[in-house]
Amino acid sequence: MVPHNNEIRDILNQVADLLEIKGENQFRVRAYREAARIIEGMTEQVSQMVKDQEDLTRYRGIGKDMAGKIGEIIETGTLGKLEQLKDELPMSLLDLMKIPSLGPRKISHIYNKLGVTTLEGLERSAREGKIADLNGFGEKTQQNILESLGRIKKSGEKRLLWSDAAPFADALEKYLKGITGVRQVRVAGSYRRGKETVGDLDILATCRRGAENDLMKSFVSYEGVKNVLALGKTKSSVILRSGLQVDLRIVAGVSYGAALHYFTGSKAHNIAVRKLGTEQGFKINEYGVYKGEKRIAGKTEKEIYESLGLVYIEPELRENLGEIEAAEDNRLPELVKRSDIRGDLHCHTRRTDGHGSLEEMAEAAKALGYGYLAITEHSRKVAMAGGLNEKELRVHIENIDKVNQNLKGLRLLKAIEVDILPDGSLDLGDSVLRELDLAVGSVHYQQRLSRKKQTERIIRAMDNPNLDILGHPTARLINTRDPMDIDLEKIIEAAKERKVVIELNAQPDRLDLPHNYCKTAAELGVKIALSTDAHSADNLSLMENGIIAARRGWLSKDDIINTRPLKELLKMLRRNA
Ligand code: DGT
Ligand code: CA
Ligand code: CA
Ligand code: ZN
Repeated sequence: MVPHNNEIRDILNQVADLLEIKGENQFRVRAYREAARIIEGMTEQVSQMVKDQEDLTRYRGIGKDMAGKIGEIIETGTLGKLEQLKDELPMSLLDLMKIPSLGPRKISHIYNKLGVTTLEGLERSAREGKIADLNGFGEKTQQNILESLGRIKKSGEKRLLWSDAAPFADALEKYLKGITGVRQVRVAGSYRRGKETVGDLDILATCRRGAENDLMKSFVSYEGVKNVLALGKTKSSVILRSGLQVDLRIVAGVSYGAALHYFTGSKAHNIAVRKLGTEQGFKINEYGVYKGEKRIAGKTEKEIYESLGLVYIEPELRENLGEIEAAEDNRLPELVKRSDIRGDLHCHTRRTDGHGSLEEMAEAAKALGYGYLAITEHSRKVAMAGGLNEKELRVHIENIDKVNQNLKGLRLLKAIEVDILPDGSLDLGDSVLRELDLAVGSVHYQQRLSRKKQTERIIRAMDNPNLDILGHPTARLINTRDPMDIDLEKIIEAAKERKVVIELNAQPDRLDLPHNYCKTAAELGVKIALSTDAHSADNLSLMENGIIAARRGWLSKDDIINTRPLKELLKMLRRNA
């Protein structure tokens, strides 16, 4: 099977991790990481690009040697270098990378001094206090490791990020649609609802009578399948090589809408819909809506809802968070669409930790049809990313002015992602912040303050009239880092009083502000900035991902400031009020 971008990325990162654990040359390590990062940001499949004989070295950061390696992965599914490293080091060392406080150097140290090769071994050594005794570790690191181990155990089998599941869902849907006799194919479940993470894929299909057997056989012999859990006439289950489980159900055309509704869920939504049906004297199941023995709806989802006196409810809203009541009263929001978006308000260039130049970012934004793009570099506190001090920011402002002179149809906005310091002050002085078009303020350090202190910190930052947008408010990293302990309702109310806009960050592992709080914000009239936080030109396309998150948050075009043309957008920022 041709590897997807995510698989290629993972292989390159594994090589980088193992090389680093081995203590090899940093330049070689960086070459692999860089290539992995570039591939992660691509919207096209690299395998297709290679097939089309495109030259990968046109990406800065992919040299001739690396392009060859990527070709090798596409051809063989692995890398000779990785296989060689597997012979030299236990692969289970890579599991230790799941502990946020452990990098390759620390892992190498633990491995060499204590012979630890697995997460279980790590836990044993930590409990015995051996980690704290190592040079450069200490009690605090040991405690951190134990906490992380606890969290990993608790989360059990890791759920896939929606965007990591998407290539599998798309490819399977396309494959199944190509099978003779197949009529409709749809991935339902949490995937269709656009949930941040998905546990498994639930696919529904209809087909010509007599084609069922062939369809099921084709499904279980799909090239990405690792094992077949069940092969039946109407239901089969497989595990893909990535570990993702996929269920396929074949249903009759007359029940397709009912089945699609049932298997899209959520469970809570289904239960509430069924209850409403019962109150009205109907019986609802995955075959249809019944009055006595008679099926009165089932072919489409729309007729299911209509038979109960409801308008159609978009899948993203089906979480039983008030959508059924709103559908009864016909007051569901008209959800935002990709085509409503006119610009992006958070991105980085290679001046800090991004990869593109100002010009490259501007071109990519134009290609997306945008009228503006805010360049929000990091501020000095984020030293790891080469954050700008005041003097450097002024130079950066001049550079943006220069680029703007040669741009037609798009304006780069002079901006910053200014770090919110632990006491709630901002990392750069007011006078330089006033020279900008806008400022996003974000917390990057000290994320474990008490709930009271953390909430006060953020509200105090919003007291500063130069902070226009609160960036990734909870700082969560889905599957890796819990959200900060903060009183979000209080923060949203404070944002309203101060006319601060709140960001919905579209990075697939952030999606921050979380969807239920987007709804709260919209109800209170607090505006949202839907931003990609792109670190490369390709990354700007993550807006698609953000749109799904925004829709899950009940947001309409009106709730999002970057649906406005430039002039109106600028007027909506508090600094221009
Ligand atoms: P996941 O896979 O954990 O990300 O979440 P879902 O929502 O895809 O859940 P899954 O795969 O267990 O089931 C797919 C859908 O089937 C679910 O969203 C609603 C429906 N469903 C499953 N079990 C029940 C149930 O016990 N009652 C009702 N009413 N619906 C159910
Ligand atoms: Ca599912
Ligand atoms: Ca399932
Ligand atoms: Zn940030």
